[in-house]
Amino acid sequence: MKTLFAAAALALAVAAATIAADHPDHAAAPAATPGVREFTSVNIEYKGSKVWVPSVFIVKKGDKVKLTLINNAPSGVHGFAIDEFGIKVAVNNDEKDNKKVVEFTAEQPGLYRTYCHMHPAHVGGQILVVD
Ligand SMILES: [Cu+2]
Repeated sequence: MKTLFAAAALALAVAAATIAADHPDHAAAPAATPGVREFTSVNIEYKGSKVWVPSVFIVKKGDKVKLTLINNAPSGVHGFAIDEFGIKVAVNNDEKDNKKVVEFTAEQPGLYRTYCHMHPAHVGGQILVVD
């Protein structure tokens, strides 16, 4: 039993190291700073449906939110908007220009819609600000 447990633990450690090596973003993820929440969301497209992934963000009231938006959808420029926080950006999908960073302070608790203001048929998202 001990041997089985040790083997399982070793397999998990190897898998974690492999994942970190294959995904440098994960390995380099900064430690969470109190009051600052950083997310990266990527616009992808499948059979014509575009969605920012992840599309749900949970933060605490008063947090400073830094969202890095990367557009990998082949269909072109896409938007990201949150009306209540005054966010409205267009993100190109050019190989050398497919990233935008937005920052805001989540001042009021609530559930807010995120969406592409350029193509309303997108699958939308939400940001939940908890007290
Ligand atoms: Cu769009």
